[in-house]
Order: sequence, then C-alpha cells, then structure tokens
Amino acid sequence: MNPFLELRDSLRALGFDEVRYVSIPADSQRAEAETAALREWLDAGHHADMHWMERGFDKRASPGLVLPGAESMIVLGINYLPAQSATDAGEARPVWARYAQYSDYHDTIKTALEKAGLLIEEKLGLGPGDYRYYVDTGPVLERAWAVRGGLGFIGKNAMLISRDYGSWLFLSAILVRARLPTDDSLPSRNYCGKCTRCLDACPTGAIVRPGVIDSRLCISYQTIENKGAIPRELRKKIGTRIYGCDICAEVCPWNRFAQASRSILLDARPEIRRLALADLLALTPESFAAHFRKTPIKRVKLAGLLRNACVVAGNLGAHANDCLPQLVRLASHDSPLVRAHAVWAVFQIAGAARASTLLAAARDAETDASVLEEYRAGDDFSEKQ
Ligand code: B12
Ligand code: SF4
Ligand code: SF4
Repeated sequence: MNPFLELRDSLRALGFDEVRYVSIPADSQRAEAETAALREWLDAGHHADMHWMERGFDKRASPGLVLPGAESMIVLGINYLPAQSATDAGEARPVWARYAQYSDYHDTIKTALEKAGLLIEEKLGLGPGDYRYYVDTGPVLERAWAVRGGLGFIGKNAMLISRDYGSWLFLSAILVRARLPTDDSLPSRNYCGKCTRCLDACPTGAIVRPGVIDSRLCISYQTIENKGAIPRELRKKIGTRIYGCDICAEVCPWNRFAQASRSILLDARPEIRRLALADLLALTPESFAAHFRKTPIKRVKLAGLLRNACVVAGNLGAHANDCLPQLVRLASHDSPLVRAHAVWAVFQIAGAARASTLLAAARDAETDASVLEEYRAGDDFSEKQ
C-alpha cells in the first residue's frame, strides 16, 4: 500500500478525525493574503495583550523558518462535540465553553502527536529531526493551513468550519521534511452566504467584520487570556459565561448536523459543568487544584476563576442572592482583582444601599486604588438606577 495512504489511515485510527496534507509553500499569493490579514489584525491591536502573537510573526508567516527544509504540513482535526451536547445558554448557572469540559487538549493531543511522529518515522522512513508538531503552542496559523488542506472554510465567526464536524474541531499541525501528495482546498467561495447569525448573536460585538475578531471585546479572551480586570462595560454582556464562549459557534447552521466525537483521544470531564456557582465562589487554592488539575481551566488560576465567578454572580442578580455572603467574604480576599469584581457583584445583586451596608467593613479596610474605584463606580451605578 502507498505509504502516504497508510500514514493517513494510521493517523485516523489513532483518533484524528481529519488528516490533511498541504504543501509548503502551497500558493504564494494566498500566503501573502493570510500574512497581510495577520499583520492588519496585529496592527489594529486585535490581539489585546497576547504579545506572543507579535513575536512569532515571521515564523507564523513562513513555516520554513520554523522547520528549515519543511516541504509539507499535516493538518489534523479532532472533533470534540460531546455525544449529548446541551446548550447551556440562558440557564441560571455558570456556562463553560465545550472545549473546557475535557482534560487539557494541549496535553492529550501532544501525547497523540508524539505517537503520530513515530508513525511518520515508520511509514515515511524519516528521522525524529525531520518533523515538528504543534497544537496551539507554536507559530503556525492552524486555521489558514486547514483551509489550504481542504479541511473546511473560514466562517464569518472566524472559525474553521468543516462539512462533517462543523467548527467543533481542535486543530494541530505537523511540519514534515518530505513532499506529501497534497489535498486540494475547497473551491474558494462564500459558504456562509447571506447568513449573519454569528455577527448578530455575539453579545459584545467582537466580530468587528466578517472573519475578524477583536480579542479585546471577545468573551473568550476576557475570561481566559486576560489576567487583569474585565472592563466594566463588558461585564454585563458576559452573562453567565464563566470560561470561554461558544455563542458564535452555537448559532451557526453549519454546526446543526455536526457528528458527535469518537472521543478516542479526549478525556471528558463532565463534573466541571456540575459545579454550582456557590462551589466556585468557595474555591480555595487546594480545591481549585483538585477540581481543575489537568484541565485548560488551570490557565486562569484561582484569582482569574474567582473573578469570572463574581461576574457571573453579578449578572444573575436576584438569582444569586444566596451567594451574597460569599461575595462579601471575597471583598476581603487577598487578591485585589478578586476583591474588585466581588464588590461589583455585590452592587449588582444588592443595590447601593444594601451593598454599602454589607461591604462597610471591607470598604473601610480597603487600600487598593483599583478596588476603591469599584466602590465609587458602584455608588455611581446605583445612583443612576
Ligand atoms: C489567539 C487565538 C485566540 C484569540 C483570538 C481569536 C482569533 N479569531 O484570532 C481568542 C482568545 C479570542 C480566541 C478565542 C477562541 N478560540 Co482560539 N486561538 C487562537 C490561536 C492561538 C491563534 C489564532 C490566530 O492566529 N489569530 C490571528 C488571526 C488573524 O488569525 P485567524 O483567525 O486564524 O485567521 C487566519 C486564517 O483564518 C486566514 N483566513 C482568514 N480568513 C480567510 C479566508 C480565506 C478564504 C482563507 C484562505 C484564509 C483566511 O488568515 C488569517 C490570518 O492569517 C489559535 C491556534 C493557532 N495557532 O492558530 C486558536 C484557535 C483559533 N482557537 C480555537 C478555539 C476553539 C477558540 C474558541 C472557540 C475558544 C472558546 N470556546 O472560548 C474561541 C473562538 C473565538 C473566535 N470566534 O475566533 C481553535 C479554533 C478551531 C476552529 N475550528 O476554528 C484554534 C485553532 C485552537 C486549536 N488548536 O484548535 N482564540
Ligand atoms: S466567542 Fe463569543 S464573544 Fe467571542 S466572537 Fe464568538 S460570540 Fe463573540
Ligand atoms: S453563523 Fe452564519 S455567518 Fe456565521 S459562520 Fe455560521 S454560516 Fe457563517
């Protein structure tokens, strides 16, 4: 059997749902267009404080700089749509992005990529230095390469959308020092048609134009990557999203018929979505480590998750009345970030008069300028009510 076909079959058997071969450089005009799109995105500041996106620019634009002599890329997709996929939106409890309800895909997929590397050595007769793999962590524009390999198209929500799996795909890539027979990209046309559902549904207006996300406005960035305060003007719009956001994918008609995951490589963590808001507000360093060990959620650290939980509580308003004692306690937390968001939440739930009484002791003891500013904003907010 042809070694390239054998390799593809073996990678599929390993658990990768999509295996596409792309040549480097495939089509210089397109590479220029993608690089120009990335430059424009960075120049507009759409990467917020993800400065690592700027640092790898040259390599992102030219995979040959990442692995000299690389002639092909294997773009891999793993479907992560759970078999029973519930849409949590609108429920009075924290909503987690679907990808966060698995053990960290960076770790599970890295293990699979190690095995994929051994298959490449065996089937193509290459050495360990002849390939390099990445899942998110490297300077590879995974979506752009996936398009070139015909895995799907880029929707107006900027997601790579496949006919079989919709956008519920983790992407990863292996650069290879060998010429593989390449898969064709899809005929270039607009597969979204006149649809604008994702643009209409995004609560923060983060899809600034079709296919372009301003991270500063994106709930995913604010609840995962942002290490500081969530801008006050965005907090209400975050609703009950505690970690990540799937809204622009949930509304996409291409996701309606997506197949459920084979779950060969993924390790589902259904216990995460069962955590009540009160459990999250009560997290300690020990319980945070116990609940979120090996999940992507550990990325936000305890203070980040408490910050997000306070925002969700504030947005639940009267539904989070029972959480007020915990929020008042968090208004005296060690982290000013947590204190600031706890104060905001108490004002949202209790209103100015009650909030002032509940928070009197914490306010008297407060010395941090950013937290004191939250108290002032709370007073102003309540005056306007
Ligand atoms: C930075 C980043 C973010 C940032 C910025 C998002 C963004 N749109 O750029 C933030 C934190 C906001 C984010 C959020 C999310 N992310 Co993210 N993120 C990344 C990361 C690390 C880099 C993306 C990047 O380079 N952005 C810069 C922009 C300019 O690039 P781009 O959007 O990929 O667009 C390029 C191509 O699509 C191409 N292109 C654009 N339009 C067209 C049109 C045509 C015709 C062609 C040929 C090419 C083309 O050119 C662009 C520039 O080169 C990638 C992993 C990776 N290494 O690629 C994951 C990645 C994109 N994220 C992913 C996921 C799952 C998410 C979330 C769904 C997580 C969540 N549930 O909260 C959200 C979705 C938000 C959204 N609608 O995009 C997946 C996407 C899988 C998929 N099916 O598309 C990736 C690929 C991670 C992975 N390994 O699977 N993410
Ligand atoms: S992930 Fe959420 S906030 Fe970000 S663009 Fe999509 S709908 Fe908007
Ligand atoms: S929701 Fe509509 S416009 Fe947005 S990506 Fe899906 S098909 Fe395209």
